[in-house]
Parts: sequence; structure tokens; C-alpha cells
Amino acid sequence: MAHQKSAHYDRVVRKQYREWLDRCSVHLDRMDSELPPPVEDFRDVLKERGVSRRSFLKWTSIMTGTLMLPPVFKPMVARAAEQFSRVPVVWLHMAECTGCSEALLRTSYPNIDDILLDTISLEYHETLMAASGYQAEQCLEKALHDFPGKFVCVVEGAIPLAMGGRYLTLGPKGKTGLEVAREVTSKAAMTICIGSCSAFGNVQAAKPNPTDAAGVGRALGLQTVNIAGCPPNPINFVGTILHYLMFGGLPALDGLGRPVWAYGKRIHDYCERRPHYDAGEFVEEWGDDGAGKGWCLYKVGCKGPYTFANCGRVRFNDGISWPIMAGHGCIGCTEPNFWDTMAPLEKPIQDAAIGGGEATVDRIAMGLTVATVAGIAAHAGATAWVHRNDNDTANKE
Ligand code: FSX
Ligand code: SF4
Ligand code: F3S
Repeated sequence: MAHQKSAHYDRVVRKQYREWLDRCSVHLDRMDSELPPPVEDFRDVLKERGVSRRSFLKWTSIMTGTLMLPPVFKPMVARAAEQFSRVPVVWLHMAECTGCSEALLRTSYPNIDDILLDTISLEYHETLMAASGYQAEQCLEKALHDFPGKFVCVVEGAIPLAMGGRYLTLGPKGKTGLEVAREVTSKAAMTICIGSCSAFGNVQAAKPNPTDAAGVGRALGLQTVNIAGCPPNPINFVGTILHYLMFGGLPALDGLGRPVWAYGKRIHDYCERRPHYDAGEFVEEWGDDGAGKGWCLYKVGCKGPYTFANCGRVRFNDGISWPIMAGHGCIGCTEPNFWDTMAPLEKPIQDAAIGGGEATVDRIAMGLTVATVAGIAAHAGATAWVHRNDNDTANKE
């Protein structure tokens, strides 16, 4: 009986995968015919960079797993990667430090530095493009004119709302960041917020927030894909574009607009120091014996139990390390208002109202998980599988 049930389950899953693969293949064909031609053939680019076929296949396996797709999707991920540099991107800078662009240019998933530069410098990216002043303005106007509803808008940085947005003016005509963001996002196929500043306001919105800085979603009343982090992990940006190429529309998002495949689990759930947490082995102060032994960093302020992100799984700098591996606790940089809510960064949260200390960790985390799951349920139905061409309101419900 159990065997029959499991065979039935296998059949259902296989059928579902086949349907999704077909859908994916049709969408990739469609993107192939709609996207502008590549500046250079992707395979030639890989060859020039010394990336072997074997390394590329290894990367597709890693990326497929990162996107939480089954291995049968590897050829689809490879096809999407081939289309990656053809996606027109308009990259806006609001109030921020450009650390997100910096983080992205350091990525090797894939070695996209030049691919992005080739693409973005053709469209618009204030800090990377050669043009400036009126010339830059013309590049932006041209991109909006040439790719209406077809480009991806990436926003870096928060949008100041106080004084009608005049705390941030851009370009030779002195438009406010709010005006520019509103105009560009209204013409985009989808808007990706890169970093916690554009996602939630972050540093600029920290108390007392005199400029009333806000994330793009709140500032414009827009559904955005929030690649949270300060800076975010580049692989989560790459994965979002690949997802867009494979399926169209937005990925399943949590209640805070973050892709579930990247932000569905807590830092605490994947942490290599977790066995020490469970065994009650904590670093009590910097440089003590426990620090040398790699014990849990909770008592020196790690906010991993309250933070949702895949940092421990995908790591940074070519997968070499991540904050907790390097010896400092997570500061919660993928969560809204973390500068205020996670402070002090090197001490545990001591909130009398919730009991304080590690005794409350799992209770708080459980609450966050419930909120996130509720968000996923609300969004998955509303946003999955929507393409702007099918439905103009795709990104604005
Ligand atoms: Fe914010 Fe990006 Fe933090 Fe900086 O620009 S997410 S301050 S790392 O870089 O916007
Ligand atoms: Fe890892 Fe931090 Fe959790 Fe300790 S508290 S197990 S260091 S995430
Ligand atoms: Fe940020 Fe914590 Fe990851 S500080 S980079 S979410 S480990």
C-alpha cells in the first residue's frame, strides 16, 4: 500500500516537472526571439575568460540547486545563462553607498563582470557608464524608448520622501529620485531592489530618518523583488534574472518581497556553528577559547536566529567565506530596519517584553517563520507565472 502511494506520488511529481520544463522551454524560446541580439556569443565569452565547458556545467548544477530547482532543470539554467547578457537593464542609484554594485562586480556566478558591463553600459548605470550629464540622460531616455515594458529596472538605494523628495535630485534637470524611479519603474517589465536600502530603506531610513527615506515598494506602492542584504549576495541577483528568463514574472516571494528560494530559511538553520548552539557552547567574549574553537556567536550578538537568508549556503567571494565563518555574528542585514531592530550589533537582543536572551530565540524565530510563510502563501498565487506581455499589471498588484 505504502509502495503504491509512493509510486503515485512519483508519477505526480514527474508529471509536474515535465509541465514546468515545457513551460520553461516555451518561455526561453520566447525570450530568445524577443530579446535584443547578443553583443557577443556567450560561449565565445566563456572561452575568452578561460571558463571550460566542465566548469560551466558545474556552475549550472550549483545554480540549479541554489534556485531550489530539481537537477532536470540544469539545461534550462544553462540556456537562461546564455541569454543573461541580452536582458536590457536600467540600473538606478538612489540614496546609497554603491556597495551593492561593488558586490555584484565581484561575482563569479557566472563571471558576469564584463557581461553586465557590456549590457548595462549600453543602457544605463550612473556609476559604470562612460556618459555623464545630458548625455547620460539621453541614454536613459533611449533605453525607455527602445525597450518599453521589456527591460529590468534595478534600483539601488532608498528613496527620500520628505520635502517632496528634494533630498535627492538627479541629473542635469534636477529631477527628484522619486520622479525618476516612478517614471522608470512604470515602464519596466519588473523592478528588482538590489540591497536592503532599496528594499526597506535601511541605513538611510535608520532612526530618526530625517529625509523620510523609504524602500521602493513603500515609496511607489509597487511590488518589487527584494534582493535584501547590505550588500546582498550577487548570486541572489543572478538567480532572480535567470528565474525571470526561465519563467517570466516574479519568483515566489515572502511577505517582505524576497525570493523564497534565497530567503526562505534562517541563517541559524544553515549555520556551521549550530551544533555548538545546541550544545550550549558559546563565545563569551572576543578572542576567548570558544572563539578559537569556532563556538556559537549568539552571546556576542549574532542575529542569525532572527535573519532569513542563504548566506551560509552560498557564501561570498566565490564561495570562500561568509560573516559567521569569518568569526563575526550575523548582524541581520537582510531584515527591514536592522540598524534599529538588531542593535546593539555585538550583544544579544535584550527585550524585556519578549523575555530577552537565548531562551526566546526559537519562539521569536517561530513567529518570523509563520509571518514569512503567510507572506509566501499570499504572494505565490498572486505573482507566479505572470509576464508583463500577458498582463500589464504583473508587477503592480
Ligand atoms: Fe545600501 Fe547598496 Fe548597504 Fe550600500 O548601494 S544595501 S548601504 S551595502 O550598497 O544600497
Ligand atoms: Fe550560528 Fe549565530 Fe545561530 Fe550561533 S546564533 S548557531 S553563530 S546563526
Ligand atoms: Fe548579512 Fe547576516 Fe548574511 S549580516 S550577509 S544576513 S550572515
